[in-house]
Amino acid sequence: YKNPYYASGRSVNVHLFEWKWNDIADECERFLGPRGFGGIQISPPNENVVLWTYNRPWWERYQPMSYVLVTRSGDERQFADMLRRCNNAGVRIYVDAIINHMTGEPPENFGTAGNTAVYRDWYYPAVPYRAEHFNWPHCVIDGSDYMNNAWRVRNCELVGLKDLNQGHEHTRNMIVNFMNELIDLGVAGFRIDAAKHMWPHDLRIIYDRLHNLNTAHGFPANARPYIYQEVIDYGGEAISRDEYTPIGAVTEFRVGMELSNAFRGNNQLRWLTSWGPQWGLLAHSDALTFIDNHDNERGHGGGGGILTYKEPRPYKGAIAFLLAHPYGEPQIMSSFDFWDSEVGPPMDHSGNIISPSINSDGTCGNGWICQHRWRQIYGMVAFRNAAANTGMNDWWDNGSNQIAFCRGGNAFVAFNNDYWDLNQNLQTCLPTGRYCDVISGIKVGSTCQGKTVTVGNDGRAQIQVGANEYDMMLAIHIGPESRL
Ligand code: ARE
Repeated sequence: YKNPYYASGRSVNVHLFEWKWNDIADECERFLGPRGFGGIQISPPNENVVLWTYNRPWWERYQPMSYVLVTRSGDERQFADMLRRCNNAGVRIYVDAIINHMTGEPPENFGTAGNTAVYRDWYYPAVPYRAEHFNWPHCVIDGSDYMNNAWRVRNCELVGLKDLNQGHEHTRNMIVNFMNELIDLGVAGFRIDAAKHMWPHDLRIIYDRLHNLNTAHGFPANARPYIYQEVIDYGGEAISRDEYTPIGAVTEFRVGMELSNAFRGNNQLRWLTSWGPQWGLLAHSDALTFIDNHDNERGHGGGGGILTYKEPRPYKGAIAFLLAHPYGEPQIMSSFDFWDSEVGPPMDHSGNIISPSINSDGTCGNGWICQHRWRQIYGMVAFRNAAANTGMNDWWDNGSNQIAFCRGGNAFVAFNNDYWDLNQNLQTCLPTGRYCDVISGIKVGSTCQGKTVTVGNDGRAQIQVGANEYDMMLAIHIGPESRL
């Protein structure tokens, strides 16, 4: 369950938060496939309650009404078409699976596929679930439970969301059938929402009943779905991330916390020489790593101080480090613009999501941020692909906030988060030649629009990153995007 089964030569998962299936299919063919992205995390594909009361917030999708594949992102036909087109483009799809709970007791009672429920009776006819399929006695998690009561965190309701009992055979069957339908349609794996709130032994039973990935979509025989479980663990709680690593990968929230802290200038970059498990992080193969996610970029889900698109310079620095370093399986966020933590994606008066437009410079419009289309970010995706499975070597630092390292003999990166310029002769580990820095500009034809770096016979080059430059890093590699 810990192999994302990316197509060969690819890496990096991008969360296309609230995108429509048709738009994702287009994005796979016109951008993500050609740029070497490995996969996409999509928003929940199953029916959710419609909440006009709150002007259709993004979080209505975390309140399932049924497992019917109809949402604001599209219907089952569009979903299947996206899978076919993205898998053909070499880009895998991972589903955000909401299997801990159903709805709360919202003021409205219509789902995106038209189904209803009887909330007070825990009755969801379109699944079907009845009261006996939920945890009893009824209780709601208190803030203090996270610290001292693992049982209540798993058996009581998360923010009042009706809490399914994954120990019940019928409940498990409904969940397994839902996930297997998605696997058969071609998905490569799942983010398990609120995994902390389910018992690991129940989850293991569910995972073990999942089908192998669909070979008709290009997966190898006997491939198990990639599973990354959302367990927020900054330390000190009753439930630990380590309870979940025996059954799948886990979201490593400490990565975003530590790198946000460092790239904000609150911890010197030189300490990153030991980045990885020595920082108290999960083992490499257990960790799904990221800077921000859809919760903490807007102050949901605890843990503040995370860098987001709203602070682009340090944010791009942190993401560049995340993608340059071999540790973990990285994911990047692709957001819509927001000014309020509850507001949903760009939509028209009927609640239909408005598609991103693509500007002439390749960035997005219509309220979509599309971090994955930022040059500094997609440039680092190509860097990571060129680095492939090499390790980190030839670390250099100035004893402060200027650092540099190689990835085998394939790639080289330098960062300058000091208030003075970086201007050093450094070992790049690259073959002699000229390289285009993928951060300051792109290569067009055979010319570099950014900085050019000349590597000598000894692998060394003069590296310059001024303190006042637009970006704090420089990255070169042996791939065609950088080699001149
Ligand atoms: C909404 C309303 C609530 C209302 C509820 C039910 O906001 O006021 O009570 O509906 O009617 C998202 C939103 C929620 C939203 C929910 C359902 O964030 O605001 O509730 O959708 O619409 C914990 C969990 C973690 C969870 C975070 C948010 O452990 O799993 O809380 N994250 C996932 C998703 C969210 C989603 C859900 C789960 C629910 O990523 O987007 O909620 O499907 C410490 C602990 C953490 C804890 C954190 C916050 O850090 O360590 O474990 O996270 O505090 O309590």
